[in-house]
Amino acid sequence: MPKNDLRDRVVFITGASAGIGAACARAFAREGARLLLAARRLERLESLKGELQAAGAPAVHNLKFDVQDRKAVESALQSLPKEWSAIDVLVNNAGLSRGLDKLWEGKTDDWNEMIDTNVKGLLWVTRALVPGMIERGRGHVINLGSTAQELAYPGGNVYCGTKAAVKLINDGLRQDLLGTPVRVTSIDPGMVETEFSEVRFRGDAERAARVYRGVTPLAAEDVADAIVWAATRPAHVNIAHVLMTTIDQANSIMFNRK
Ligand code: 8X3
Repeated sequence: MPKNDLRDRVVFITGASAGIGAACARAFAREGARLLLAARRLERLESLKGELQAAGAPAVHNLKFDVQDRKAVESALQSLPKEWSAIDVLVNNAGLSRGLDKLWEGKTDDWNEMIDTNVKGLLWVTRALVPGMIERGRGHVINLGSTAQELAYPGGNVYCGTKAAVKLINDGLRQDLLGTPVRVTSIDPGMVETEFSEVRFRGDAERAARVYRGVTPLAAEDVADAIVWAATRPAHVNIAHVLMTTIDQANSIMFNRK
């Protein structure tokens, strides 16, 4: 069976301004996909546009919203220009961690931000786009899970809980879509060197750098590679999960630090 050709298909990526999201935009651009990108930082998206078009994206359209804001998500996705409304691939990438506190010392604002972004944000976007995929008889939802969904680590509590929720939402959605041609995939990376740790530690670059000390972490491009691989499998192939780590990581808590 031929691989799923993404040329001129609309790929929508949330959290596309940096890290895995931006790497996905570059990787899907090389497949010739039309890119619909969303992020809170519109100026960052705008600055990627030229590069993405040069890499092979026939068109790029940027949206500014925070996935936490249900009304903003719904209004942006309901009022898409016609040429952008038939979304073929949704990459639910927007996500973040905040803090590494013991649960009883955790900040409730951090919990809200993680739950509202990683779980509810993913739900708002998915809820808005899956009906169109079913109607058109074509689509693929790709969620970003994590090794953290398999095994918690000290201080990871709520973040790990959000990723465990994504894992089961992913599986539930696949069950609900059985009988339709819409595919559902979770790509679940371990440690990836992006802004993730700086965001977690609110800009403490030194503490963030310590997370990656002595290991060769995954790069955002490694994860984007797996996402594009899942999206380009022949239409009858559904990749349910891809659990991936650097060779220096066995699971959420075991690392080979040199
Ligand atoms: C990102 C991986 O181990 O930092 O989800 O939680 S980890």
